[in-house]
Amino acid sequence: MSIPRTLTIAGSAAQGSAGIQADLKTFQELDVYGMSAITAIVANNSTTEQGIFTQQIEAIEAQIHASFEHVGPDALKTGMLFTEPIIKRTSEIIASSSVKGIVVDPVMIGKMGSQLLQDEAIETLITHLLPLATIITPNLQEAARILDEPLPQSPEAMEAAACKLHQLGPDYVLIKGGSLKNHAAVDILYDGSTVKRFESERVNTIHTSGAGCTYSAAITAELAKGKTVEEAVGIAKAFVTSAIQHALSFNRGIGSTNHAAHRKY
Ligand code: PXL
Repeated sequence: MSIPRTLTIAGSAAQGSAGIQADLKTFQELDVYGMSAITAIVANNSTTEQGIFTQQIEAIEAQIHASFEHVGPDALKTGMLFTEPIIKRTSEIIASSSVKGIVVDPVMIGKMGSQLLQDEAIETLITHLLPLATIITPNLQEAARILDEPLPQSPEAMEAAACKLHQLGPDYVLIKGGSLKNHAAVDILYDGSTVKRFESERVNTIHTSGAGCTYSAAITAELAKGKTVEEAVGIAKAFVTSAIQHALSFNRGIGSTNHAAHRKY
């Protein structure tokens, strides 16, 4: 039996909705083999003093090499990388690998407010990692921060931002309009020549933790299957929309996207 293979290089989100947990659940749901390299453990809570534990570079490197040597991913994604040294080493390993689909989710701030990328690491993300990507998947805040510009407030402004982001070197740019005001949830895909819009209804819910991770993981899974980037984004958009429509509330603030929704509803 052969199966498409995927790797996520990202943070562990102990509460289960986002990060590595969202990625592995999504990989499983989409029928690909999932592997993980954990960059940091995010476990914010009101009892312990510390909530974020960065892993050593050697530990991150070892996990990626284990995944490469024992299985070999067809596609990989990066999520929370947190520090400049982690971004540098991860970029070097990706650059010298032969993995075909590289999805870079430039994660910066979690839905629950955790800082997931250090301020001083943004420049390294831009110069070292973005140029290696098959596709980058910023939300509006991340796009604005990378470009050092105001937030795009319309699909037209998102298209202009996508053109500028494309000049930083990725093959494709997907800007996600999930937080656009007074508008459907429209995402802009740009490949350097053509703009495509992917639109879905705006779902009225606060339980969207993990939406971005789930979206980029679904793109990674579909790329591993050999889908084109346009096809992968279309399938992933439908997957994450369903996960948001049927989001899970635990009656304690922001709940989780429902990674199993696509097969249940
Ligand atoms: O949703 C972004 C995200 C990514 N990665 C990790 C997270 C979160 C949000 O909480 O914890 C590890």
